[in-house]
Amino acid sequence: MKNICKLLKIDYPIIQGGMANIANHTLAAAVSNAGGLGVIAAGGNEADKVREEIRRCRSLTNKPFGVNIMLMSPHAKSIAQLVIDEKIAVVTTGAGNPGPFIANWKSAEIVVLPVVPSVAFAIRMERAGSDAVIVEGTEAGGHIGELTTMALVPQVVDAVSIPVIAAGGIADHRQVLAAFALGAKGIQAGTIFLNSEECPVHQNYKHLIIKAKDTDTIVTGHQTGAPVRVIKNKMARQYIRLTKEGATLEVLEKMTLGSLKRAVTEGDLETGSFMAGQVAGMVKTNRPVREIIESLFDPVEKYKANLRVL
Ligand code: TUI
Repeated sequence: MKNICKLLKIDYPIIQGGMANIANHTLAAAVSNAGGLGVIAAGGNEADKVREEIRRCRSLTNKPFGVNIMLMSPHAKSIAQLVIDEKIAVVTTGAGNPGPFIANWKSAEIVVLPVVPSVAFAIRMERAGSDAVIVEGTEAGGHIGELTTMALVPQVVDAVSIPVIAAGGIADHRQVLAAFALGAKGIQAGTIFLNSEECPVHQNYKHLIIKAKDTDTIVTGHQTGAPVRVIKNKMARQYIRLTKEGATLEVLEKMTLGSLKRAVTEGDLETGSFMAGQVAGMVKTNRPVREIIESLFDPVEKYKANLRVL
């Protein structure tokens, strides 16, 4: 089985999560320059905007980087073609089934890494020709599945022969080691990059993450079929109250429309959706991307010795 670092031509086996509205060229280039795989999130953007982000990223790094395609976006199809035209090295996908695009991406020699929330979907993605799968637990921020990283990663490892990359709930070297102990060959992380100096989110967003404790995230949107983990705030509490009162999907969708953008660009504490994973409570400082990545892997050798007492 091919090593993830060789497959992706990177130094550390870490992929930056494709955080919609957040992961732009600055963050992606910083992660790639630090030896991980930076990823530009297409989110709900049109192809022209994503093309501009790709070109800007190329002006900041000579290292490989990826593009994340959020499959619920109405622009997913045009972005699926854009990554071929732009000769992107790696595509990650989320929030849907990339099956119809995989053969074309493989013909263009793109490394294909779908996010999967279950064993059945991981098997489908292996059969469709994916190079590896990103197994994301419900600890993650944003749109999530139901199973935890701890329960799901080893079950997928046993079910597929392609490499597994663990995501959801990874913020320090102990969780990196745990992911590898479960059989993962690499990790994906998002929340820990929110407080990197290179991350473009509003200061209020960064401040909320620093202040967050373990129980400060909540899942909204079960009713709409797209559950989303966010930091608890007025918006999230109101949303939960409305769903309990039996609000219609239309009312709920209207409420969330543009709420992530309001959080990211305006830092709107009242009506913004501040997506973050359960590890938000572990993020205590604002640091450069390079420091964040090095701190995940450098102490791993030391901690490996601890495992021998088991
Ligand atoms: O996609 C994510 N995280 C996201 S996307 C996003 S933008 C958004 N905002 C509001 C509502 C919905 C999306 C914010 N965060 N993570 C990867 C992920 N993929 N999590 C879960 C899945 C997933 C779920 C079901 C992947 C495939 C799937 O099933 C496909 C099928 O056809 O069965």
